[in-house]
Amino acid sequence: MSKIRNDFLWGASTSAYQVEGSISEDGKVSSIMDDVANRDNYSKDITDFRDASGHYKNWKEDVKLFAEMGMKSYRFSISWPRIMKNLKGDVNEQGIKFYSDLIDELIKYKIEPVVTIYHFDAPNFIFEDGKFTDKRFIQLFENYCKVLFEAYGSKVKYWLTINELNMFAMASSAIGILKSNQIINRWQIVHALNVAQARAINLCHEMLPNAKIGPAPNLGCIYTNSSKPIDYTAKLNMDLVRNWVYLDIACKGHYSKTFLEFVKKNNEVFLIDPKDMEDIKRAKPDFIAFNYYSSMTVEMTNEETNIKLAQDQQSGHTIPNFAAAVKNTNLEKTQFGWEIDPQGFKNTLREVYERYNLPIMITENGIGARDVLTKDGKIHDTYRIEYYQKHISKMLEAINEGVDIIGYMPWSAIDLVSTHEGISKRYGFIYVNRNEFDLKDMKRYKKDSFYWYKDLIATNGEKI
Ligand code: BGP
Repeated sequence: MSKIRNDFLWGASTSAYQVEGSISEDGKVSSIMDDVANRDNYSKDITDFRDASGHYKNWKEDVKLFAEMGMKSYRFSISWPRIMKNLKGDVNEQGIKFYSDLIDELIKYKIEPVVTIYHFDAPNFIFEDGKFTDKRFIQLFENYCKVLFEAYGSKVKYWLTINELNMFAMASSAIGILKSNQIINRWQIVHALNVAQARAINLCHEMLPNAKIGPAPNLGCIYTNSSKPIDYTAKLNMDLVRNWVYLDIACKGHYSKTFLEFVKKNNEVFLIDPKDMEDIKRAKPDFIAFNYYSSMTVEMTNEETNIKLAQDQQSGHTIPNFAAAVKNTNLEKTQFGWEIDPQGFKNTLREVYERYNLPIMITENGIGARDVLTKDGKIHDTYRIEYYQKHISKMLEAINEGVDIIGYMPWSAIDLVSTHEGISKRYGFIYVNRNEFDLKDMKRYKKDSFYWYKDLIATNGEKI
């Protein structure tokens, strides 16, 4: 007998800038993701986010398909630059209306909206007058949260603060917020984001006593490449900066001493205003949401080596004398080179639950693949079904072993543009008929995984 809850939130995920398109419509201001094609590290062979999946125009039809699949929850992000117009804090009513209509439509179909407040697409105006400061970023973010809580607080119960806050440190070049040369270093930004997150949690609890809010990092358990004791030290190092620092601050309200020493040793700027720590201590998340794609395997390196923090999905940065990510020869890989590790999913669920003892919501998990649309309009994505079968089975095992999981919202509900690998890296249950530079007719097709997931949801995970 499965111990899964009857009200388990089976669903799926997207993010605004990756799915919506229409980047200049209805008063939306520009975001740091809009000019991604101009970045040195963005390939010229792939699309940018200008048109994405056309969801801004097609949202009603898309939600209808989500309902047909039986989704009980939909995790999406609100585009900060659609809502806030400028540094003065003017609000774009058309942006407010778009998400209000979307939320109403979801509720009409009994789909629980799970809202990410900020998913990588910061508005460019935060850099506009050349005075980007951490303090001002925090203030602007808090103002934006207030606008959202006022506008949608009566309809939205589940809020996620900042998508993958830890990736701002691990993969900052792909995310873009560190592009401004006024930003001194990544850990200072991570601290600003931690404070911003704490303010969002506190404000949410003050304004919306019935709502629930949590952080949404990207987590993955870490293995050692050998049984050498020194490799275990490398694991502890990597665990610290890859996984735990962010959740320790969010859930326990402090930075661990080992992290503070690590920052000092690397001569990184890390200035903490004691007042900020008061906000952080007061903020108590109601649950932990996390995105899981893969585990990581590490080994220690010698004194002289400069090590790449090779997060497998996005390019990393170097930290000397610390830990290095290496290939795990026990694991298969996706077409895009990401290691597939369902057991690692269970390991991560166990670790997070045992460490923090809060309900868990999975807000991303999935496989990027070059799906093929057949002449008769089908997509036979058996590899995706297999991927989900394995991961969901492990999640159900974790539930039966006592881990409190309240929802599973894999990536992604519908095809969308990858953070840095274009539209050809497809994740959806629903196919969008376009390719990198030809928008074709943007027609939606249900993949084989759509029907499979529909059955799984209808049986609350029985028919896997
Ligand atoms: C996560 C992000 C998503 C999504 C996903 C897949 O890190 O939260 O925005 O894109 O990864 O990654 P990618 O698009 O790089 O394949």
